[in-house]
Amino acid sequence: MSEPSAVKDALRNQRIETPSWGYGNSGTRFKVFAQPGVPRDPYEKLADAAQVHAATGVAPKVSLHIPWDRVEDYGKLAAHAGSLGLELGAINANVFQDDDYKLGSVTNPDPRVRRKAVDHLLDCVDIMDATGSHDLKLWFSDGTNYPGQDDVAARQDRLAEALGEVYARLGDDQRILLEYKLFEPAFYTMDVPDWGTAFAHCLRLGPKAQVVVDTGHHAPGTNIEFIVAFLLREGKLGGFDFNSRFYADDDLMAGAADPFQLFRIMHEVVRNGGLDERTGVAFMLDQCHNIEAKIPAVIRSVMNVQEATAKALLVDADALGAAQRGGDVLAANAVLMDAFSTDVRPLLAEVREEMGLRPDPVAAYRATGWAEKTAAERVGGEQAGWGA
Ligand code: AOS
Ligand code: ZN
Ligand code: ZN
Repeated sequence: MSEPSAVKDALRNQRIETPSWGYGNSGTRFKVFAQPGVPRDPYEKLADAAQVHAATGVAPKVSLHIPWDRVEDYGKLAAHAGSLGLELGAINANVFQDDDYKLGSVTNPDPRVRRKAVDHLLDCVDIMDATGSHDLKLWFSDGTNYPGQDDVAARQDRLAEALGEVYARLGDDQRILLEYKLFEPAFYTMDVPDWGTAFAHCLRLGPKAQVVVDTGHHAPGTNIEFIVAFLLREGKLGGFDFNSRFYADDDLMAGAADPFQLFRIMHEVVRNGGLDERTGVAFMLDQCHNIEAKIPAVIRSVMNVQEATAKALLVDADALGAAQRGGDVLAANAVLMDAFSTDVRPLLAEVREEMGLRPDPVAAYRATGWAEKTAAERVGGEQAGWGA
């Protein structure tokens, strides 16, 4: 176990990035339930994100999604973020919503569509230059629905070519974060279905390309923490899209469905140096809040990630090492379970009070009256993008 002060320092220093689309209306293909007071533009999304940061003290970064967060002047948006004590985080490209992308974006058999998609990705790097963002997060909906629909290997060639062109455009302090997803929207093959595919492309691209693990993008039963340990060991874990899933890509609050899995993931992060800022692991949320109030849901998610992190930090590394070296399976497992079973809420409350925050972030947020104020002032809030 680390020294208590080291545990607290690590908790104070961890940064959790929240997604702009988590603040907008969202839903499924069946229904979007509009909520009162949701943001009407990216500026208001940042104002909501600032509430999350004010309550938790660890969420100063906000991921943008282009074109959902399109504005005239990205420098101005970044300056506005700065004035709220925030900074703009990953730029998420969107090459999945145009009719042109029915058969794929960067892997489309039509070179015109591929050109259009790559141009969008290059535009996103221009936006990063303007916002000071370091991460270009790429998720491709590309894939096929039927055996024989397209040449699977040729699609990998097209993907590699597109990624290579974007990689060549990156500045020194910019990187590609490549996300994988098992299925959906394509049902037969996805062009980046798993970490192995993402890893192989990133390896070929070079040091400025890393893999993003979205916790909702695996087959049921996948050992995600193994993937995390492996990628960290290879220097290829760029970050997380945290969310919870019961069935597929449910995008529910991180830590809600399976807090034990989140703990196991954070244990591998802690054990393999992933909390060290220099490793560059981005702890991002990728969630939609369809039926619950959005800002408190984001706050709760941040807290859940913090709780999993705190428990991982409490693992007695010496005892674990001794049990592992001695081949004592039960003792080793007990060390992990002891940490997982610890109630870390008092510790986190203390950390927050030492940061000058209220111990309960949800209560702190409710006390601001922000929800009532925005419900009265904002009329006609935005849809996040999904199901739009
Ligand atoms: C899609 O399933 C992915 O999780 C992406 O990260 C996506 O771009 C994100 O959900 C934004 O909507
Ligand atoms: Zn994601
Ligand atoms: Zn997803």
